[in-house]
Amino acid sequence: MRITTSFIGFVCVLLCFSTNNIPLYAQGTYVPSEGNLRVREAFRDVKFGMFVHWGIYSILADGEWVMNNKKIPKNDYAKLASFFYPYAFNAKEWVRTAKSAGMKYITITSRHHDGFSMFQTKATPYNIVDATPYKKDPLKELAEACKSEGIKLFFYYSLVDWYRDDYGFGQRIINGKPERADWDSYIEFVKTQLTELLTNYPDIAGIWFDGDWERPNVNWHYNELYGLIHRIKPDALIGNNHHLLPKPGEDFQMFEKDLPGSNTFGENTKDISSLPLETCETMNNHWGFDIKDRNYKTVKQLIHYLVNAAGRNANFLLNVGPMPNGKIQQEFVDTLAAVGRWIAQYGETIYDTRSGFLPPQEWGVTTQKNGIQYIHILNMPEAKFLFIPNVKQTIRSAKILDTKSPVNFNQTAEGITIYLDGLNRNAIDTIIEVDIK
Ligand code: JFZ
Repeated sequence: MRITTSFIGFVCVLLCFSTNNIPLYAQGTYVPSEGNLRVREAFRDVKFGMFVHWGIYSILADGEWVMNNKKIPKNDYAKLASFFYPYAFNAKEWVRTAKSAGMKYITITSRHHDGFSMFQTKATPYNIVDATPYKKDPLKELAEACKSEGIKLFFYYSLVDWYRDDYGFGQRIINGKPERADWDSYIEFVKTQLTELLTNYPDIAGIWFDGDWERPNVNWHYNELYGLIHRIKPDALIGNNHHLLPKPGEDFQMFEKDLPGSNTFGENTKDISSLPLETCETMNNHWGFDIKDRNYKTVKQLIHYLVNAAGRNANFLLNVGPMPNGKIQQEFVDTLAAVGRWIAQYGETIYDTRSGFLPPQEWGVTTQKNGIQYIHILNMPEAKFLFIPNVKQTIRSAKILDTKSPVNFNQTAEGITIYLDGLNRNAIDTIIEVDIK
């Protein structure tokens, strides 16, 4: 008996402390509300959203990491605020751009690592209303525009702060806190801002945290932060870009520049949770506006990313970095419009679907909805046929979605052969609608 008790005690010590003796801050058990569960399911359906990285860094047109990359002292960097004046910002126009691209939600940086709040806040004067000549809260306008257009709005919120003394950027972390900074004060500041974001903008769909990775051993007080959010708004969805499996209190799993399971961009886990999934990607190689970056992804690449995400049950959050004047650059607007034209035609095979009867393949993916399976051939094989091994289901019929013309196939115990000869091929995605048993 005594042995058992001390063994359990030993395991507890192991569970509560990582190897270097730093407490792991066990999370409480989180029971999502019924409303939250419904919102999660609805979130799986929307498939496409617009990510917006916009801040005073946009003026320097060198990405959102410019302060850190160029080692700009914070008091020099702060001068940017004094001439941040996005005279051409029009929330309705952003929402229209997103909507016509087929996007159903927007996630915008409320505060990035530079620590500048792009919204009205009482927690710090370092914000767009109090520190810029613009004096207005663009997130308020955006929230209103989103509400009237039926677009969901999420706030990105950085845990990292390069500006505040109480964050103590660069300091060693001892016992879960920065060595010489007032960590409790920082956490209080975060709580105040989260409360503002969830109460001053009543329709906020959720919070997208980022920056956990900067301090693996710090105590982020997630129990309190997540508890606070879910107490104010139980239906709000929480996600965190920590590149790990979701922690208790989180409502969806996100991937950055990575399709779930492919693990090509520093995800620390290959595991995919049963929560709703989202993957974000840039239109060129930067999140924040970068004037030199002409590595624009093509319309085809972006559609392929969207289809590939849907075939893996994930939403695609596609980023734009608006210019300091408040406009989204024309290259992005044009590309988004073209993506929108494709979606207007083929959206039925994407929206409200789940991944289909086949796991992702080299040639493409499958999606399904209401008993209909969609085979998306994204990389058309050179051969005159496509062989899909190990198919358990029986195919009853197959036709090209575009023309409804039948597709020739042959099913045996080994698999299905789809004959591509004479098939109506689509340059972007050849979609075959199949009925399976
Ligand atoms: C983060 C931010 O630093 C970046 O500015 C942008 O907002 C993006 C969406 O998120 O980027 C990351 C986050 C985590 C890793 C890499 C980049 N990581 O863990 O490798």
